[in-house]
Amino acid sequence: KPFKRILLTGAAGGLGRLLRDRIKPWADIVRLSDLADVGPAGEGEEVVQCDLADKAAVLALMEGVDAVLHFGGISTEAPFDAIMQANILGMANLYEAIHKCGVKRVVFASSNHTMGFYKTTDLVDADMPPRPDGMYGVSKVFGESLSRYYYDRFGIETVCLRIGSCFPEPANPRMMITYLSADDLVEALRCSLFAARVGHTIAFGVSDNKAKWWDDRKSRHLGFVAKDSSTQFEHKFPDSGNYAPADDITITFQGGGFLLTGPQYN
Ligand code: NAI
Ligand code: 15L
Repeated sequence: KPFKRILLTGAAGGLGRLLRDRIKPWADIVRLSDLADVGPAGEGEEVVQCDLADKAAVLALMEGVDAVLHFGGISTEAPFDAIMQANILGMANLYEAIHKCGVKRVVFASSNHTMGFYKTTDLVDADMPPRPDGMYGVSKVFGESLSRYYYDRFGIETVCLRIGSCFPEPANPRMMITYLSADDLVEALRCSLFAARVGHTIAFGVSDNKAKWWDDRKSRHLGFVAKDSSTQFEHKFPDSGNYAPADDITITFQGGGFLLTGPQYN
């Protein structure tokens, strides 16, 4: 198999559970980690429970790893303290361990919320300045910058995949535009891990939906071509073609409902 050991963080989460079996062909051993219980290790698996905010534990977690799929952390707008621990301190701990252990390739589950303050009439690409829509989005921008620094300084290659909405089905009209199917996610990860050179790449994780907010031309070297589309769910949201700015910030800006929820200081 191409890798000896892939580390998957966030393995107990929605995407982690989806990926668990599907990444097995890529490595002899998949090391599954989360703060929460991921259940017992199966064949070809190792389980390490770990808080990303714990520096020593993260260093131990990385031992023997040659590629990382980083899906752990707070995945939505939340009190800043939690975001700071998991997504900011956690990210710093992770990259220091990645550097110390000689990991060569990382995929970071970034988010469309790095760009949530662009308008729904904008077409956003990877070179445009980040415009996060809350502290969660800011923490993902931090992750993108930190991984850029570790590439420039040490040559550690990272693909920051700005995931749209990866759920079994779109839950609202916005998700008709941001939908990413499970198969397309797996393919984006496969391309990110196996493309010859990725340097530091920012890519958009989105299926081939009819309406588009993101231009992926800056990440074509990954070779990722989405096969699915939200059109299969058109019956659920027949009016989504009319998704247009109105007197409602959750419609004016790409971040949708996230615009209303932060920042949360407690
Ligand atoms: P999730 O919330 O279901 O899973 C995240 C996992 O991280 C959880 O199992 C949680 O226990 C773990 N975690 C949280 N704090 C931690 C800590 N301090 N130490 C160790 N583990 C910790 O989220 P989901 O949907 O599976 O997303 C996975 C990743 O993808 C997240 O980083 C999220 O920001 C990103 N993403 C997901 C999108 C989606 O559509 N599902 C869209 C954009 C980004
Ligand atoms: C995200 O970044 C979140 O992790 C996910 O739960 C969804 O809210 C998604 O963005 C989205 O924008 O739909």
